[in-house]
Formats: sequence, structure tokens, C-alpha cells
Amino acid sequence: MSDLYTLHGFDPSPYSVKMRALMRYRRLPFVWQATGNPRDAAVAAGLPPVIPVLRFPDGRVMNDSTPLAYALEREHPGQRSVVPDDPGLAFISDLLEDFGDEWITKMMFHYRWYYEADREFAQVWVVSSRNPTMEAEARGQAMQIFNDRQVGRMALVGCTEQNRPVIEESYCFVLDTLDRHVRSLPFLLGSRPSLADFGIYGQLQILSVDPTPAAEMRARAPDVFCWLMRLDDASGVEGQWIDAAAPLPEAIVGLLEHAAKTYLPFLAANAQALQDGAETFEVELLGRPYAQGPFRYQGKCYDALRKRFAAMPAVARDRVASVLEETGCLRYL
Ligand SMILES: N[C@@H](CCC(=O)N[C@@H](CS)C(=O)NCC(=O)O)C(=O)O
Repeated sequence: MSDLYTLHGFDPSPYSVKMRALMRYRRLPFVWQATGNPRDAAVAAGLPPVIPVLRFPDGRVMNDSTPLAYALEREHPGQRSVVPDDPGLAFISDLLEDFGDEWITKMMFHYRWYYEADREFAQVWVVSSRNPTMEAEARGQAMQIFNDRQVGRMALVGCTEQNRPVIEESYCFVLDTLDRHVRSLPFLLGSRPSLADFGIYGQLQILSVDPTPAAEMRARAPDVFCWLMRLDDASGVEGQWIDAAAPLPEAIVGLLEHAAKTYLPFLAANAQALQDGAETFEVELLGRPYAQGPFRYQGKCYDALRKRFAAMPAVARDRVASVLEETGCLRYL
């Protein structure tokens, strides 16, 4: 039996590069299996057809990056963990990871499929990653099919003309805030990366390549680009968590305030729509109306976040509750 993991994914997939960076940081030996269609590995194992897919050395196969990251914590306890020791900081890390996975992903999807230059580049990147030497006609067809499928999904995930100003303003806010932060602290919650870093990294890494958001990032937040490169292979990083008893860094407070004005009210409205069986919902975010159809997976994310908050030891919960209250997050938890 090999002691290697196999990570099935590909470069244009935010959750794939998130897991790859996390495993590199944790120094877990793995094979990066990026040829063909990595989704086949999920289907063959009877899992939902999403990537990345991780095969453990004992043959188990799993997907979904957050449960995967926690499975690796159980598998390799204390070995360069990405979960802060302090339960309060661990919760902040979970919240910001989820903000990355489920809110910043709207920016990734919007920029990639809204602007023509980005659509054209993304088609090449995706098709070439699966099969770089495909014959010209088949390659053209594969690119068109992928483009049509993704553009057809935009409204489903909230990437509409109506929502565009909210999504783009939020992207600029995240860039500006992170840019300030990473000039004073190498990672979000210390001089070592947390799950929050990897969740936000996954989406922003793609945004740092797709042409329109990449130009925005380089122009307004070049240190964010440097942070992404640090995270891509952080296997040499040895660091510390911030002091859990000290006030949170200013930019982390800023990100929490922003989550309380965007992602969290979105989650609450989504949960309400799921409960009501509504076909669509509308919520005011950043002073503008934002509308989309309810999304079951994000209903589960919200549930998981609230359960984690409730399950925190009382001392840590009370400490973190005050910053969550000040930033406007608490009322959603
Ligand atoms: N929550 C999952 C999301 C994974 C995901 O959505 N992966 C995308 C690629 S980045 C995918 O496989 N989508 C399915 C498709 O395009 O058919 C995770 O964290 O891993």
C-alpha cells in the first residue's frame, strides 16, 4: 500500500488549488492527478461529481474541500494544522473560509463568465488542462460546450447583471482590505496559514489569473498577489497564531464587517427562502437589491456555521461573541 495521497483536480478549479496548497503546507505527500476529467474519480466512487477528489493512502475516496480539510486534521493531528488552537480563532477561521468558498466564488464565477476576454481565456484554460493536444475541431467544440454550460449557470449562482455591482464592489473591498493586512502579517491569523487563508486563496488564485480581475488585483492590491504566491507552496513556512486574547487585526475586523453586510445576510435570506419553498429571494446587500434562487448547499453551510458557533466552549464563545457583535455578524449566528 502506498503512503501517497492522490489529489484529482485541475488548475482552473478554485477548490482544487485550495486543497493542493493546503496539502503542500501540511507536507502531506500526494500525487497531483490533473489529466483527463478528474470528476470521473468522484463518479467512480459514487460521490457527487465535483472536484477536487482525494484518494487516501488506505483507498478511501472523498470530496468537498471543507470536510476533506477536517478529515486530514483527524488523520494527521497536530502536524502543521490549519485550524488555530484557540476555538474562538478557529471559528473566525471557519467563518472566513466559508466566506471565501461560498461568497468570493461568486466573484470568481462572475468575472470568468461575464467579460468576453475572461470567457475566452477560461475556455482555453479548462479544455487545455483536460487535454492539451486535442485536435482543433474537437477542441473548439469542447470550448463552446463548456462556455455555454457555465454561462447557462450564471443566474443560478447569482451572477446576474442586477447583482454585478454588489459582486464587483465586494471584490474591490476584499482586495483593498487584504492588501493592507498582508503587509503587516503574512497570513490572516498569524505568521502561519489557517483554513481561512486557503478558502480565500482558492478563489482569489483563479481571480489572479483570469484577465479582468487579474488586472484589477495587480493594479490595486499587488501584495495580495504576493500572498497568493506565498500560499501556493507554503511548505517552508514555520509560524505562530496571533494571540487569541488580543484584539483581532483591523483588516480581519473589516472582513467580518463586510461578511455581515454581504455573505451572512445572503445566507439568512437563502435559508428563509429554502424554508418557505420560494423560487427566488431578494435581499439588500451594500445598499443594493441582490436577487437569486435559493441554493441548498449554502443552506447546509449556514447550518454548519451556526452549529459550530453553538458548540464552541463557553469561554471562547463569549470572547469571540463580542467581536462578532461589534462587526454585525452575531445576529446571523
Ligand atoms: N464545496 C465543494 C465545491 C467543489 C466544486 O464546486 N467544484 C467545482 C469545480 S471548482 C465542480 O466540480 N463543479 C462541478 C461542475 O462544474 O460540474 C468543495 O469545497 O470542494
